[in-house]
Amino acid sequence: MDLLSILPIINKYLDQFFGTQVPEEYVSYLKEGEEFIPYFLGGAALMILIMIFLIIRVSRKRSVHKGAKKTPLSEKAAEKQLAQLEKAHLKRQKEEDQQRKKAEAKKNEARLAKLEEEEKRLQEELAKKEEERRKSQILQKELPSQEDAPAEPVNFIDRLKKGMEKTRNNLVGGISNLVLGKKEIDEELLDDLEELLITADIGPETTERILSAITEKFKREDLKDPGILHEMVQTEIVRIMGKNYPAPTTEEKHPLVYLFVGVNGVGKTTTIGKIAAQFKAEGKKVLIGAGDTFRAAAIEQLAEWSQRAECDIFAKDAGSDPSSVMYETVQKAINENYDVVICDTAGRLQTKKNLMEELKKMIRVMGKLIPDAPHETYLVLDATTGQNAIFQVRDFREIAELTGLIITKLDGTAKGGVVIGIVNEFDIPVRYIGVGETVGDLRPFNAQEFTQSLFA
Ligand SMILES: Nc1nc2c(ncn2[C@@H]2O[C@H](COP(=O)(O)OP(=O)(O)OP(=O)(O)O)[C@@H](O)[C@H]2O)c(=O)[nH]1
Ligand SMILES: [Mg+2]
Repeated sequence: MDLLSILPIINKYLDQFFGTQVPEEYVSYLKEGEEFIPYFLGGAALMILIMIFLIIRVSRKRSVHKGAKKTPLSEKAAEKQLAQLEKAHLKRQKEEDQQRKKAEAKKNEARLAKLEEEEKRLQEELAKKEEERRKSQILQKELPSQEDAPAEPVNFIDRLKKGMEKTRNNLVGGISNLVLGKKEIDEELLDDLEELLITADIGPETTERILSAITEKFKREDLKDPGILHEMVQTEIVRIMGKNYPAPTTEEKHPLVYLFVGVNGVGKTTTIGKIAAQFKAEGKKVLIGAGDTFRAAAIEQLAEWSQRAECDIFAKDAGSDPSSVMYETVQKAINENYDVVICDTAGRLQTKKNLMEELKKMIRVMGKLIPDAPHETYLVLDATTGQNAIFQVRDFREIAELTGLIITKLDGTAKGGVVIGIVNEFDIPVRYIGVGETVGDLRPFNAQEFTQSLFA
């Protein structure tokens, strides 16, 4: 082998890997043709070259295997590759996010379904209890005789105050106890107030509203005196209850059609009798529609009230279709120029689907004669029922456009706080309140009067 001929190659590799070259003296020897350099030196150099070559091959293969770049990338290519990697990473992350969200949504759905089921069960239980309570009362109680009414004019406010006694003791008495010995308003006092409002049947949503109004006022005006807590709670309650909702008049709607709905025994028929008497006293021509065709006694009860109020009644036999009674009542009112039509309906559990559907039909047939009738649909609520009243509003509101509430039995062991919660949550006005069984025991609702009965 001629070493001189491969000398440039040897030099190239020696330079690349060791930064050196074959020493000049050896090169000179070779050039001068001196043959004493043993042939094995050339062979060894060749072997070294082959080994270097093999090492490079193996190490490159390994790098390729590890996914490293074969050759150093240009800046642009590196950026592109990085962008691709980032894109792939983002995509994977997005997919993982989506999967997690899906799993969470599924979990939430299941939780919601469970809660709804629980609420339904609770509602049914409450409705059942209400029904039992009602049944345990004397079902066909004799109508209260108006002669039994006190000779003195009924002191409405006193009755209301008496009825609200329990709520007042809880609420007003409770606030007094809270502030007793306290020097200033702090977090703890506000926490206690929250608990108190909830136990006074005001409901969580309304409690929250009252509390945040108070907290804000304290922060803004830097008030510290616990003594004005009463006044502030009262102001908020007046604000909730005092919202003005104009009611239609007989000048605007003629005849003005009222529909009364509600569960069994809340006082629909009694209240219709009282309102009819009041309209009559104002000189209006009043017609009552006996839409409760379930019980003969219900028709008789209403007939007696119509006599008492000296107004007319339209009734059919027990068992007739209530929608046809509604239709014919409104028809008669139009034909005979009545000012006011008040329609009674049978009490129905809000959980009974078919009865609720029947109510929808009654409303529909009235609308065939007067498109916007009934002009006022009142849900009658018994103030002694407490939180169940909230469920009743929620369910009846789904089938009828409720324009007002009538709260009866505010003279008994009333849970008046619930009225505040309902008005705030549903934004429906209270139109009348009842504090007894006689004509004079019903009055148009007055927010000031109501809150005074709570705080005075
Ligand atoms: N203490 C008190 N009792 C009332 C009041 N309003 C109604 N009642 C009594 O509650 C009972 C039921 O009244 P109704 O008018 O028959 O009730 P309803 O909603 O028509 O009942 P159903 O027709 O069975 O659905 C009667 O004994 C009424 O005298 C009230 O404001 N205070
Ligand atoms: Mg009735």
